[in-house]
Amino acid sequence: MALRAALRSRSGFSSLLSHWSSCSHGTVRVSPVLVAQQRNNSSVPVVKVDFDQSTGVAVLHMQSPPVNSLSLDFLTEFCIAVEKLEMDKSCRGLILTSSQPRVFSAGLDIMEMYGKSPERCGVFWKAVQEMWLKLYSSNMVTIAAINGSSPAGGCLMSLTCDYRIMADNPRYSIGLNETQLGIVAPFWFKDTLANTVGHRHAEMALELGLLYNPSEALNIGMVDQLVPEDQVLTTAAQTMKKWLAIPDHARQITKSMMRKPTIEKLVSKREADIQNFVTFITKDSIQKSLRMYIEMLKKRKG
Ligand code: CO8
Repeated sequence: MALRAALRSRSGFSSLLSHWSSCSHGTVRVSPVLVAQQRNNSSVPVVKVDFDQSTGVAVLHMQSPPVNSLSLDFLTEFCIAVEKLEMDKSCRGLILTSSQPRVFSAGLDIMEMYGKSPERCGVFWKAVQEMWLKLYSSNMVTIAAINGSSPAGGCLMSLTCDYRIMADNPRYSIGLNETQLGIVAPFWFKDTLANTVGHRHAEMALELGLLYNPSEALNIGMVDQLVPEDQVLTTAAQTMKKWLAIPDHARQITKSMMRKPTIEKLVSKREADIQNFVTFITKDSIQKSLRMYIEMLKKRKG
């Protein structure tokens, strides 16, 4: 019953997580797949997790058509799945990838930011923060197997990982293109990018809202390796073996040492960051920019 209530609740994200946490320490374990099915009232969950006990590696497939956009529902299911793996001590590595053709993730679901109430925007933004916090602070080795385009929030998701492998297909692009939509990447997006590519590349990438093709992304260090499309997942699995050869405790403490200041910055400003987002995104001028961008996306398709 508690699970159903959480599933029905519009802001059921944290209650779902706390329900999940309490269950996994007790005798009842609810599969994230089941949760996803119940929430979406569909037989197809938005994330699919294949966990191989023998290697300790899980592959999380994002499978939310058409473009794995990060809606509130998607983020909720995604975070539940990651949380469950994090709590399972036998899971040491996580590979993120997409089941959708040509797209890793289109980033935040633009429709979650357009024409929504301030309350709803706040709940949504908290879920975006939660995804970032879970991934950026994960004790697992995380590898992004980027088998398609990955703009904005999709790029952010991959930047939280320890290593990025991208399909060498010039039609794909990756980057934090927020300024092209007339919006501003928040400080923790900026910090994550700067921690990866350095201040100068981050400054230019963010101001111009640049989307890079795979070779350009490799050149500035936004991704670590390019491979033919059909080898993205196998290369991720091979790379994972190398990372898992390092003793967990030494690697985890090192990871935490590198990332802690960035994580603590968001944690200490979390509420203010939500307020900033809500104030910014609900402005008439920003809503107008978003509307134009949505129309442009639709026209481009036509
Ligand atoms: N959200 C919602 N719907 C989307 C999104 C999205 N991010 N991206 C695409 N769609 C929709 C399209 O509108 C289209 O819908 P429909 O079928 O109804 O017309 C459908 O998905 C398929 O899209 P395409 O035909 O464009 O698919 P392609 O395979 O040709 O291209 C791409 C895939 C490359 C992903 C392309 O769709 C694209 O470039 N999308 C836009 C991506 C983007 O700009 N995302 C930015 C989101 S903002 C963000 O993540 C960070 C915001 C930080 C906020 C800070 C404020 C303070």
